[in-house]
Amino acid sequence: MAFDYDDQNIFAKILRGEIPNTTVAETEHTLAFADIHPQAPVHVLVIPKGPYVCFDHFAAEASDAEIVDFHRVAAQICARISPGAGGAGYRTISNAGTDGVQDVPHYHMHILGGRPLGRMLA
Ligand code: IU
Repeated sequence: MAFDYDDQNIFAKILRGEIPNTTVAETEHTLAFADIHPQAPVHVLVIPKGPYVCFDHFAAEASDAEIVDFHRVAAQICARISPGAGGAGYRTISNAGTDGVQDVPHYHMHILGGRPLGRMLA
């Protein structure tokens, strides 16, 4: 597997503190922050702090600790609006590459909620 990580991407700059963000949660391995162009009342991006381009890169090369930490952080955010907590639910999305229309080449999970999101696949 060959991924070429661009350390000048916007999320790398956010992680280095060069660009501000609205942090929702932060741990040793993971940062969650508000999307600057929210598509729903809840629109949070969860990113690993390591240099991974997309989901399969992260899942293949990150440590178990990074992978567990990432998903625990994401789940804690989802849990706030989860059906399991009496909420109306949410959607998680991860875009990859050109067909996936990934704009920022640092792996991120979108968490969307706070309104009916409609069917994703028409
Ligand atoms: P995508 O999955 O790579 O297409 O999503 C990138 C997201 O990053 C998109 O929703 C943007 O609004 C968001 N974003 C951001 O939150 N802060 C930024 O400085 C930039 C993009 I550039």
